[in-house]
Amino acid sequence: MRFLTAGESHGPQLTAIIEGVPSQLPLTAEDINEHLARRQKGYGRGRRMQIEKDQVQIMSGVRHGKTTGAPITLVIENKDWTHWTKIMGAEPLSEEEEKEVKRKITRPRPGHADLNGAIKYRHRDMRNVLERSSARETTVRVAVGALAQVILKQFNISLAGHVLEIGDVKAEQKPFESVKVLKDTTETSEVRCADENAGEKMKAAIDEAKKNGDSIGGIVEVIAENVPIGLGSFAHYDRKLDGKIAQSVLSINAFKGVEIGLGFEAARMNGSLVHDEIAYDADRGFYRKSNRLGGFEGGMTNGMPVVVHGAMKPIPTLYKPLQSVDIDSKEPFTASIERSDSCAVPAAAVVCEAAVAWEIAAAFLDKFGSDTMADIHKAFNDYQEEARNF
Ligand code: EPS
Repeated sequence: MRFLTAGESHGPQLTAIIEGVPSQLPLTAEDINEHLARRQKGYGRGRRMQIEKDQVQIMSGVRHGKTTGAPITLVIENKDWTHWTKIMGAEPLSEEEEKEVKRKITRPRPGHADLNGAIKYRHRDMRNVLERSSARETTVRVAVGALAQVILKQFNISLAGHVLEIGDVKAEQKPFESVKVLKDTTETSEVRCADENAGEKMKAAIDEAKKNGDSIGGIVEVIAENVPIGLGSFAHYDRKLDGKIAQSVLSINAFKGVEIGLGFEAARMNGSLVHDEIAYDADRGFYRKSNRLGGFEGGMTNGMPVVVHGAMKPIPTLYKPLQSVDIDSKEPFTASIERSDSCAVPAAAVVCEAAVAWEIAAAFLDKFGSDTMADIHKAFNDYQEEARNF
């Protein structure tokens, strides 16, 4: 399974084409819209989120509620496009019109793709960079991840993305029970946090950053349960599923770090305290007594919940000006903006969930086949039976 996305932040739409989705999978727009709505919520978002009401249109590959095996096209309209038709239109502009559209961007914002992208693609108007590098693209990645979750749900695999830290406020973590229990608390929290007390402090930290014209980052966690043993492979570097997940998570806008299980903490501990002891139960088969390695050994899932952490830097679009240099005049200036989110960590938890879901679903189909659901169910059930009796 593979996908491509296209679309600019203020262009007419975002598009994804997903190839390799098995046939006979029940799929509706509602399955995807639910996740799009989750991404739009969260304390700390800016005014753009009041304009957008993200809804997917399924334009190909699904007929009468079921996938056909053909490529699936997902489209999400940008409602804000109506304000940008001249600035973002595909047709060439007359000289007159060009003068009228005086929104050429020559002032790179520190922390964004603006300057590097402009130099790389030789754009004197950095709108050509920032429109595509915008985190608006995460909308369509969530749509793709939602489709992945529909596949996984057929095999009882489910995921939850939630917030562990915002700024210097840390949630107190309880032992993981189930995705359902976790979601029951996190999905009703404005900061998508399981610890209500910490959640209030996180909101205060976001308010404080906003008051100061600043932004604030955080750490999210994604947990996937009921993942079978053996997704990914030890056999080659580019088949290691933890490696693929790390790439996918780090590719989310503003993400600067990723951990699996204990992650960096494992490096500070002795091996006897890090590795998960193996146990056996006739009903369950082999399992681990703990899950410090976050469900991975040797680049493969080990049947324990997959636990991924992602670190998001504070959004670089700041009301508090930072020093930069105009690419035309070469004069220094202090960057100023019209609107921004002060914190998008609660939304980023949903994006990270989508990224992890995609990688797990793709690895799942690699292992169990990808033509039609009935064949995949058969291969999966046979394998699970063998694994249990191993
Ligand atoms: C973004 C800047 C803001 C955010 C946007 C990501 O948009 P605008 O420039 O239109 O104010 O609102 O996020 C989204 C639109 C979204 O759907 O998450 C950026 O520069 O990355």
